[in-house]
Amino acid sequence: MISATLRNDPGNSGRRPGDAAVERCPTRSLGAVGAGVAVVTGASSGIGAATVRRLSSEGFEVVAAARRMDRLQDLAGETGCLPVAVDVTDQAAVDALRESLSACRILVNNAGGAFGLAPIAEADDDDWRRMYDVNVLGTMRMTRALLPLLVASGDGVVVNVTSTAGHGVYEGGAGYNAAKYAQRAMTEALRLELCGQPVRVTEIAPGMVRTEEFSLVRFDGDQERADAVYAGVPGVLVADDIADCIVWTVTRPWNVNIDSMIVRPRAQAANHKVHREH
Ligand code: 8X3
Repeated sequence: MISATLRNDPGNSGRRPGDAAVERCPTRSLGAVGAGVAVVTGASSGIGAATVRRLSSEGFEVVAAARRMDRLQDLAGETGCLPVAVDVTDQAAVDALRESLSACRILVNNAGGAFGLAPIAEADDDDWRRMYDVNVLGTMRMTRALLPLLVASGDGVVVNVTSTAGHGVYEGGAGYNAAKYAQRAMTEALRLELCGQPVRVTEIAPGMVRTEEFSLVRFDGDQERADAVYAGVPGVLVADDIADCIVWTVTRPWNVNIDSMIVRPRAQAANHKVHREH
């Protein structure tokens, strides 16, 4: 079992009046308290890392899950989070994470990404498979694994980080659009399936957010193409803007479910409608 020093303050954790108070104690097994354990996937950079920082500073006990342990170790040094090497496309790795936890109240399914911008006529099977595996199946694997703990917490929250690509299509986006529409559909189905159980289900759909890796990964390391995506856009969002929204949704009272939040920079009125200053 993973151990940790709790810095938990239940604060506005959504616990109902009369619920057992969360005991403060210097050390105990991670998850033994339950109310404050948050698992974030794709935590090694971008929105995931920013969410780990914000949740940690709000007093959550954060498990930072990603493939790249070296980056997670740096984040752990900075925030006190617990770094865990997990590839969400690997069921065995997800199972191992599940086995290491005794409780979980928040799950942020952030691991995802776009690979390529090819039109359907030139679609690459491998890119499409990877996008479906990480965005859709990854979210399913993590949710399926942690749902019993989220229910048992008495006030669980699942946050699926989708995209505006799941709310409108664009040329060259079909593989990513399909994955993000699917992830959005899963979010809505999950909320229906859990109705009556103590778990809230939220979708956060970011638009144009400049992170160090999203566009670089999409364009296979082509920095010039990646930079062009954000060129001249005033006030393009950064990862922390989305982390702020995620943390706001999970710190609402227990009965307040934020179904969906679309977050764009002011300069992006729609996927295709972007104001640029040159
Ligand atoms: C990122 C938004 O416009 O690149 O998920 O699809 S977009």
